[in-house]
Amino acid sequence: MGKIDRIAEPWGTRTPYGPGQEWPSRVDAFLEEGAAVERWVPSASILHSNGDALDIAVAGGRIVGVRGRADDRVNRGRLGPKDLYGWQAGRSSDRLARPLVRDGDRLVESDWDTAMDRIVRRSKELLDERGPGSIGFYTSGQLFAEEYYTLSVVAHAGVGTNHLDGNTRLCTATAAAALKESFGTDGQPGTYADIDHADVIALFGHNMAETQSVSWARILDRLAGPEPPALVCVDPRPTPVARAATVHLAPLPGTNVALMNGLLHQIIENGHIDREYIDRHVVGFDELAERVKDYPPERAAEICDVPAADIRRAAEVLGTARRLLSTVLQGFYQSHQATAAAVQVNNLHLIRGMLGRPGCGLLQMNGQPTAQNTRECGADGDLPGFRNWANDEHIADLARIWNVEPDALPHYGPPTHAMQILRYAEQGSLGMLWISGTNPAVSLPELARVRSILAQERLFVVVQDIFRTETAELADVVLPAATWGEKTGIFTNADRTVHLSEKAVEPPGEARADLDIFLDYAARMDFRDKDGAPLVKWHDPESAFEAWKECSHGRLCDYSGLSYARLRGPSGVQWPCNDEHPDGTERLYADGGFWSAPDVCESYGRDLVTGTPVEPGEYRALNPGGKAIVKAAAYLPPHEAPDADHPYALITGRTLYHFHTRTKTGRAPQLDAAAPEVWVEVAAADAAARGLAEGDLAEVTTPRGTVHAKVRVTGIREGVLFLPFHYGYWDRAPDGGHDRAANELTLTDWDAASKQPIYKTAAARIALAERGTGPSAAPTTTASAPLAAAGAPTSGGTAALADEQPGGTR
Ligand SMILES: Nc1nc2c(c(=O)[nH]1)N[C@H]1C(S)=C(S)[C@@H](COP(=O)(O)OP(=O)(O)OC[C@H]3O[C@@H](n4cnc5c(=O)[nH]c(N)nc54)[C@H](O)[C@@H]3O)O[C@H]1N2
Ligand SMILES: Nc1nc2c(c(=O)[nH]1)N[C@H]1C(S)=C(S)[C@@H](COP(=O)(O)OP(=O)(O)OC[C@H]3O[C@@H](n4cnc5c(=O)[nH]c(N)nc54)[C@H](O)[C@@H]3O)O[C@H]1N2
Ligand SMILES: [Mo]
Repeated sequence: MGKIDRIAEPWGTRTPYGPGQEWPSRVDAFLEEGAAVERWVPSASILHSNGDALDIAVAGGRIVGVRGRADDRVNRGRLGPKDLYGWQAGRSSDRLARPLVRDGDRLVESDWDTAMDRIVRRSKELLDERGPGSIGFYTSGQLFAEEYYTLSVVAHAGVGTNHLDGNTRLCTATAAAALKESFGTDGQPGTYADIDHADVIALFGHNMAETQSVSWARILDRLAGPEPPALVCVDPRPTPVARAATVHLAPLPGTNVALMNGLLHQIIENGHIDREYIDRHVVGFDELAERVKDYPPERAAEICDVPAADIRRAAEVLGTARRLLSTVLQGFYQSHQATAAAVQVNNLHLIRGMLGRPGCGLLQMNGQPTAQNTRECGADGDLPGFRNWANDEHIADLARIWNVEPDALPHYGPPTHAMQILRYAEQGSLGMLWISGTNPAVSLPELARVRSILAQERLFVVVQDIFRTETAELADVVLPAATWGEKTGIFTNADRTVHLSEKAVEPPGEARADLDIFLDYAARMDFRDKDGAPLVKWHDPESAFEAWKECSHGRLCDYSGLSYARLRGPSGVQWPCNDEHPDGTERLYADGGFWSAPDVCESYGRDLVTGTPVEPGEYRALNPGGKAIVKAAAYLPPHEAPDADHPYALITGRTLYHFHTRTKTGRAPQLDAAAPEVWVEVAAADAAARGLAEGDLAEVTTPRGTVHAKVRVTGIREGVLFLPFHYGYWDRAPDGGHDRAANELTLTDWDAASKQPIYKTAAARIALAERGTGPSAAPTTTASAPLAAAGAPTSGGTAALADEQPGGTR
């Protein structure tokens, strides 16, 4: 067994393989020095959407490490840096251990009865005085399915409010929206196993190397083996993906639709389409062919500012692929034409007939570990089981399962999206907002506004978290939650693989599982079904899972063939898993059998420009036979474009070593040290023009605010600045000011169809604040790699030495 510094070598050692072969296993592990492991408890990683299966090592009632599971289909034993080191955060001494309640301008320690009483009293007052529309819930992509499903029942049928959404709105709302537009329903068509078969892999606005690092290791292993796939990368930054690419297109931020139309123009013109597939399985092709006529490569090149020759070359690679795998993520989703752009990738696969066969995969990626479950369970602005809010029969079906009257379920319009819930809070019609497992005071756009909304006296804010976050500081009641490793539940990754994560240790102090908190609320509120029995009829994770299985039965996301026993090993299972597919389902739509018929579909779609829902009758006329839908879109310029005052396009996103607002990774020493403070990525020519050098402290300003960050000069395309969004204020002195979080700068605006906020275009300026004394502390192993040598390369030293066993089994 080898030892390797996985901070310095994030993807570990290569295990090359060829097309159609099985990805060799490699077992990665990281244990506390001298740990004498007593038990291994099965789980999977909860720090991204990859679903890396692992076992948690326990000794003396504490988590002491993790080890990848060789037999699992997702990771074959591998773990990424966050998987290896991130678990240490749970043991942090500053975990919330008791409820807190507000006493004037302070939060004081309290007990569960007092805290829950306050919540219940306020809920009942609001229900009596102002009705269910005065209560809202904003949840996460990081809880378990059992928890979302319970919250979904509590909100939809108990409280009876339509204001329930997840932070999945910021994350994968566009994935769901794009799948609904093209296939009539959410549900990931592809599978990670398509990496083993593809001859072309295209990554659209997806820095997989840093954000799903284990799947990137799978691609690196293909690249190191015989007959490697060609890679197409669409990203304005020189990410590790871009550096490995056969063709790298670096468009101006917010121009994805023009680029996609340019590519589709070429593919159609070159005849690289599957006529037979289109005729049998697709509606809308002619409109697409007509629309993309306006986007010859020269026009797309001009809009996107990329060479026309590169567009031609990429179109040739995509158009001649025999087995094409595409992935799409935030570079497309967090933009003004998010759904329109993501749908064009679906179109690429539909017109080339690249669906449902090995290597022909489409992954409209998720980001968060359990975002898929937020969506399936209806905790995010959807209804449970991909049911259609505009179809009365679906509402009746849900009412039957929950034993309530259909009218008890609000469905006068689509469930309210998070940005609109916030707006209701701002205007005052919302009197209570219950926030679970998300940190909006750092992650929502335009933070000064978010702080002022959450701090209002008239808004009663409940925060359910594991740490005292920036958001918790603004709460009226703070509930201490148990987290991963301290509670049991299932979750589903981006390729529909379901894992069971079992409780390994006790939570700190009085912290309780999110499920128990929601069940306690339901009991104290005394929610009843139509026969007077308790509305929520389950009491623990497994009984909640059984209830969810019943709700999912007969829908695309069918869990009815799964059980906790089945999920105990050896590998996760891909839904749908039912009588028809007892071993799960690797690829959806293998036979061109879609879930888009008017009676079964989850959505009739939306107008991609205005977001207006399509009328049922209109949908029936468009797609009576339940085919896949090709939707065309014209390019529209970003809402906030650079101008003389703010000449740069600002984009924000992630780095390999941190997760979101750093509540976990900032408390894991190896990860924190690898990226200890915020930086801004600047192109060499732009730095020179502004008199900036590596390591200088810069001031980055948009019409919303100013952030101070150290300059990192990289190969990012000219005219674009990049800020990581991880750095909030919890680890700073209370009076440290608000000049570090990227979201001080972002705008209150969203894609009309998916309602996903725009984090990847804003107009900004940059200026010197203070001359630097050395290079910035940005990682050198990632997209932030310096152009010229700048200080010591990122490494973790002996503290980061992890085990690595190629070919390992246990
Ligand atoms: N290390 C790490 N991994 C994570 C997470 C994390 O916080 N840290 N978070 C998880 C979550 S929740 C998510 S959603 C995923 C996100 O995973 P990704 O989407 O891969 O991450 P981002 O950095 O947000 O954005 C991806 C890329 O979009 C590019 N981009 C920006 N603007 C544009 C544009 O206009 N067009 C195009 N084509 N590209 C553009 C950026 O340069 C960036 O490299 O990662 C998951 N995995
Ligand atoms: N500028 C900019 N902003 C962005 C993005 C971007 O690219 N740029 N990306 C967006 C995206 S894709 C995402 S997903 C969001 C993420 O934004 P957030 O959801 O706000 O980020 P996290 O830091 O993951 O917040 C999760 C919270 O849940 C807590 N938590 C962890 N485990 C548990 C648990 O088991 N129970 C409970 N109750 N709490 C728990 C954590 O301590 C943390 O406070 O940010 C979005 N914001
Ligand atoms: Mo996300």
